[in-house]
Amino acid sequence: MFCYQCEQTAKGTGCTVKGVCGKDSDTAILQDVLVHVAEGISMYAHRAAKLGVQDHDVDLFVVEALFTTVTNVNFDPARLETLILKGAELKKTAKALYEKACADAGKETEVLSGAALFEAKDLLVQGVLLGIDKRAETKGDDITGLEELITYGLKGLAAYVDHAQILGKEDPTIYAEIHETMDFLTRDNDIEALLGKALAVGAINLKAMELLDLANTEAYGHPEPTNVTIEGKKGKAILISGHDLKDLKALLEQTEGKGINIYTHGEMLPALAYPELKKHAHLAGNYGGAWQDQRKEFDAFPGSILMTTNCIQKPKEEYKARIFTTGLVAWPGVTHVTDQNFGPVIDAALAAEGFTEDGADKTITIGFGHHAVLGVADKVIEAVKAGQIKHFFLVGGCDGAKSGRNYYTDFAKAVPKDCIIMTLACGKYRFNKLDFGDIGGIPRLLDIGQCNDAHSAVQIAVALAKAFDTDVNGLPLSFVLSWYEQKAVTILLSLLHLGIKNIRLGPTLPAFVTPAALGILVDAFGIAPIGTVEEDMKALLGA
Ligand code: SF4
Ligand code: SF3
Repeated sequence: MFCYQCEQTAKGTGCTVKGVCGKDSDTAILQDVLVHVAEGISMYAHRAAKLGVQDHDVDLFVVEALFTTVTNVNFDPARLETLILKGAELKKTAKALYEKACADAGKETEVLSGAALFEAKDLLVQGVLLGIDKRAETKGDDITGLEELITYGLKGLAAYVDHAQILGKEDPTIYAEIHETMDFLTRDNDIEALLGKALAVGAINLKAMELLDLANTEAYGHPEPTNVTIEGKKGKAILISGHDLKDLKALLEQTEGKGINIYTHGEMLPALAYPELKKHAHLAGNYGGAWQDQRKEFDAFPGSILMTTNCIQKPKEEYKARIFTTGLVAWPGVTHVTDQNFGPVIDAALAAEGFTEDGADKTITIGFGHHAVLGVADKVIEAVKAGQIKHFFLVGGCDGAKSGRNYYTDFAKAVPKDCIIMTLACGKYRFNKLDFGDIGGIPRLLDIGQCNDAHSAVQIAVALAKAFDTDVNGLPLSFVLSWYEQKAVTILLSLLHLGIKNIRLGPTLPAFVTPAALGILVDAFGIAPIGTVEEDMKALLGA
């Protein structure tokens, strides 16, 4: 195996024997095969789409295949094998679709090669040959790294596209653009073309995040500023983690009147601010912090746990029988529930002890999406004009286990009192329980939501830029981001596509971005690794 798609990668260069994330070699190899199968499907689907024909099963398969291979989603080789076989069938569908579209249009079919002709047989042997390391031997590290940058961008945006379609929101052009990008990756491209395509992936992701925002807000209303408790309440309990709001809604409905409190964990925290979700009185609050603390926190949680998306870690034996996966998440030996039949999760919660007493009365405030913030835009603009707010910092992204991530806590603490901190994604847990106070009634810490709510951050930034008759780079606004997995990659590509400059990125730079590619990004966008809090703060406030 060779994998360097996340920040945790071994020695900062690549996992080769086993993933630091817990992914074993077979799983890693099968994930490479799955992406290759999806590429083959996209080669046909792209050509069919150009002739105006798409197939929903084909489109969705490619999206789910990509999402499945995001870090900390699927660790189960058996499920991956099933998906690969399904993909082999869908490639036949995509091929037939393309051939019929050609016949209908009176065109010759192109003779395709490579991934289009791949036949899944001896998967583990085939997969080794498809490894990134093997490709790098012929194409070199710069080209391979940029190809992977594009693939990871696609993986990240596929997650958002999938969440949106689960809520009934789809855009066929996004599917077609994904196929087109996958097809692009099957060819030999130079550095310039690859970088251009990476930014184009950022553009697709902007559409995907917008679609998901629409899906979430149409289904559950606009998030509103909400005080949420971060301690347990006496009684039976279920903890729900991941990003899928529809799973949460179904769980709330299925537990109504059963005397079970539901707690959010990790990236599910923002759900507590959506009117249609928080109206359920037994949606009790948030428990715990970011994903990398789950082994300790799940062990201590006195109920059952449901993982709806990433990030899952190897479950401890102590709670393996009361943790469940659903959707695309999987861990061998962990019960996987399908079709939102959460009966086993509920039974496990009823069988567990639950909280024996009420916890302390501690709350945090969340729910500052674009609707809430732009609702008080006049107040914010006035405060900026009056000099009460000097600067905005977007400090957020993915969290992780590296000790260097204390930087983000220290940075947030060091932000001057006349500045606002906006945050999103699970990186917020580094500082979201600290009291930052307010500026004339505007909280100094604005929790915008999940990682996909980067869409909201962009909306807010664009609206502020308009109010001050400038562009986003002309605002007193700095981006200090943390990355871990491929959704952070796609968001970064979106910000670069928007031309946002001087982003600080940490805790380390991606292993797949080689010095040559980094040099180009630095020249074009001024992107820089995080340094010390003092130096970065000085530079960003002076900029
Ligand atoms: Fe290693 Fe990250 Fe890949 Fe897991 S996802 S194998 S930790 S690079
Ligand atoms: Fe966190 Fe996994 Fe990325 Fe939506 S839960 S952000 S790391």
